[in-house]
Amino acid sequence: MSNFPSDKPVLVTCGLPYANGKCHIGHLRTYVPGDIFVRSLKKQGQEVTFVCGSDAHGTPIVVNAEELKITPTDLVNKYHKHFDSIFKAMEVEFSIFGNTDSPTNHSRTESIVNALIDRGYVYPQVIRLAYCPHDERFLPDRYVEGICPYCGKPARGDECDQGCGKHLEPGEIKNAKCRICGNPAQYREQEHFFFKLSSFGNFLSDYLKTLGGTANAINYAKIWAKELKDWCITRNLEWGVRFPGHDDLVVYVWVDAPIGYISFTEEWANNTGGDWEKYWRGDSRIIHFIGEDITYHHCIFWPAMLKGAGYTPPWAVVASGMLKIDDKKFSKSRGYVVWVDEDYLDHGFHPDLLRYYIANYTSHTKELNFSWKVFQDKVNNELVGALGNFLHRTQHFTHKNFGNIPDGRVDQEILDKIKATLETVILAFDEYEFKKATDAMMELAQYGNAYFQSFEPWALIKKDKDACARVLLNCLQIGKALILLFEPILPGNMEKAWKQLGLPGDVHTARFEDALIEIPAGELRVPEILFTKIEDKKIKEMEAILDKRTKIALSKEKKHEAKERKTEITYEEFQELDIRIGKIISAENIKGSDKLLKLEVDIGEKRQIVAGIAQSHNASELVGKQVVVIANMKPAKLFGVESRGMVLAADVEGAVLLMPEKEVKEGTRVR
Ligand code: B3M
Ligand code: ZN
Repeated sequence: MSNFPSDKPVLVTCGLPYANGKCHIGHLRTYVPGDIFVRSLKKQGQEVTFVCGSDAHGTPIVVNAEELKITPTDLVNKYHKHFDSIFKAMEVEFSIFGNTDSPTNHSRTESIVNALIDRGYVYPQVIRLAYCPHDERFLPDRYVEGICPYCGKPARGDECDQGCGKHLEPGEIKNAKCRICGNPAQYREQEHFFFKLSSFGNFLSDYLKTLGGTANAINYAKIWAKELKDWCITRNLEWGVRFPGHDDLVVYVWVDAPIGYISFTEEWANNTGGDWEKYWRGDSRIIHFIGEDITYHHCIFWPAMLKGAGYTPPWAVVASGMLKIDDKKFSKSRGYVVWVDEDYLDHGFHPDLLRYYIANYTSHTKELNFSWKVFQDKVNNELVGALGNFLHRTQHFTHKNFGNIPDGRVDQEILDKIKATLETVILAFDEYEFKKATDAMMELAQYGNAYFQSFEPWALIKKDKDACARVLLNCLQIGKALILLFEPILPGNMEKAWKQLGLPGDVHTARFEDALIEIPAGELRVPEILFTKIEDKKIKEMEAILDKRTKIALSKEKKHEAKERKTEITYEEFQELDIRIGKIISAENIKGSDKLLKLEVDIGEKRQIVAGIAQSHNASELVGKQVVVIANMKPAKLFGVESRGMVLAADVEGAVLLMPEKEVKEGTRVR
């Protein structure tokens, strides 16, 4: 028996993308299966609301906006639009795509936090927090970098993202440095507010026994539920949802982000005349699709928060495994990334192809590897070779020889085969086994191909036209079933196929069970080809793009490492430097450069030196000043001007020149 349709209101959500960067295939690993699942529910006659939206808050967005010199609002709006349009292009059809900075979310968050405060689940505590004396500010989350106290790997902010993956509470990070100025952080005491997660141990261990979804999420959650630490839920930031009664604090992003799920349901209800409370306050089925890395937030923190504030906790949490690119760990900084717009859609690839890859490459909970070669194989062998070929050859042959769908009854054997496939598919969807579901669909296409082949209709038509018509009718029935089954995976192409077959109504609202309704006799059109082979040349082009990106990233990384590396040198090596005191005799700007000055410096002999200090120093004020010069630099030409030596300065914004403590003779050696 399938779990659906259910009398209870069903709400499906997808983890909210941070509005802080472009959409890549890693994102789609959650959204595409979420959309496939929603479509499969509709095909079972289930009414379902599907919500998602941008996660607008958190320090990475503030840091990024500061770097780009724009407001967080502008940054968020830009990426909000980006994600919205990518989802539409990928045929991921949310009922609403909201934004956690909306007024609804501010007020819903405030109301939930107040409920938690009223019920005694929030308490103040003075804690030691990273503080930057140079920038005179506290350093919440991403503003601090240091070492993970659990595994010793470099960590940033609230997460050990390069090591053990643990959530880090404020003040936990070791060797904290300020991310803005790089100076070591100090620790200062300040009052913050904590959510009493530790008092939800019993609730959670019972709740997790009934929580549905995928084992990768629930099994971990069961272990974590045994040792719960209270969560600091306030941060020293401007950007975010104000913590009630404290103008200098906002709530931690992981408080208002999941509350977005509720707010978006509210906004959707306001737009459509629906009821949001039946989902969030009633007996409902809330199903969260998330990435595996945010299981803790969704299976521990979020249900406790909902329970504490008097809302309905999720019915199921479905966690997708992580993504690899060419068997390498997905990494934007290393270039192992495939952007959905510039690397996929902009090249004219149909969204259905990638949707199929994501659904069918491996089980939803396992690691998914994306490679262009495998993509090509799957498209060419499965979508073109099996499914497309079957739909096309049966329809084409029937059209050519009969002109229409033959009259008659479909064989029971064929209906039984379709029914068995249908059951397998629905059961697989129930278990969030998208690979199993699509494998069963593809198996039906193979069955169809074998069936067609075995009757040799091209020969049969000459011997027994009626028998041939029956075979073709059976094939067309299988075709109809395939179109309905594949609609959740390949919505664009199956819509086309449905129309080509002359079937009535809308394939998106038709039901799986319609696959058993016999196809009526009727006119048949010449079928268009749905899927075409991807040529080797195209794949080479795509691989070259990825290759170039990883190479550029690698060379950047090497440069960065070389810059960071400070190898020890001997006194002899140091002595190879000819460092001398010099006096600036003349200075002038270099035409065409706003950074460089041409200096004449007396270092016991006259030297022409080009220095990158024009933005911090006026040429005229420099004349007569003594500076420190490396005299044996290899001569270089800058803006066509020869430079023989280097003037030393402290490497800060607006260079600060090094000068001798008192005047010495020009040419004096420095040791
Ligand atoms: N914005 C993205 C992530 O950590 C984060 C999800 C929020 S879901 C409420 O994957
Ligand atoms: Zn760690």
